[in-house]
Amino acid sequence: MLTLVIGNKNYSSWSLRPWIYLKQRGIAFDEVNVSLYQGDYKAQLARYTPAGKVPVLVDGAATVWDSLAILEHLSERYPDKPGWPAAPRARALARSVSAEMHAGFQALRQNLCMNVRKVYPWRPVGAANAWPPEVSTEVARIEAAWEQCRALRSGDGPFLFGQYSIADAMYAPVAWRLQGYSVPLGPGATAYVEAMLALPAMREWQAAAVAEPITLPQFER
Ligand SMILES: N[C@@H](CCC(=O)N[C@@H](CS)C(=O)NCC(=O)O)C(=O)O
Repeated sequence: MLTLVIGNKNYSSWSLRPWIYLKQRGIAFDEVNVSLYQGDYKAQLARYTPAGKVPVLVDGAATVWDSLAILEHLSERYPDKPGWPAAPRARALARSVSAEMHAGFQALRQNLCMNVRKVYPWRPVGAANAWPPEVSTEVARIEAAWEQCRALRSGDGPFLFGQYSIADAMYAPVAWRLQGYSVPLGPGATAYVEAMLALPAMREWQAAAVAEPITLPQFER
């Protein structure tokens, strides 16, 4: 049995990625929840990973940490449930947009913290408390990347490449962020966000986030 160690469901965007992937793929796992930034949480994490961060996957003798490494591991481990699209061009694009998400979008991450419980009004450029313009630049880049993925999709599924892939898992927290900060989006991105948030597994994550007793002021806006 796999064990996935994750943080607070309300705030831990990195934790959501492998969790939602496992759920969407129908792969059974045990869950260990660590309440981040509380008490001895670093000592709890140190039991699983020298990196001291969530998510961590324990798969028998193998321990994998870092969201993208975990997703790659799962794709190899369950070859009947591949993580990447089959067509080479789509696969190359899926890898690129996943790595782009993993390494980038700093303005979005820092300003629009994932906070599943909340919906805030949008803060447009020009408003007194406007988000920095980099946020809108990054949102436009995400919309363009999603459009490029959808152009290479196979089948008629709602996911970036038609069938579910690692790319959808990597962008899952972005769906909460775009909705949670009422970010204005074009019709393609709106449809994708709505479809992702309606997934039963996303609803399950949301219900658990709402039920969590902990509030972390540093991530509240
Ligand atoms: N690049 C890592 C980032 C992991 C990360 O920053 N996790 C955060 C929670 S979302 C964490 O564990 N924070 C606790 C800490 O830094 O002490 C990944 O992809 O998994």
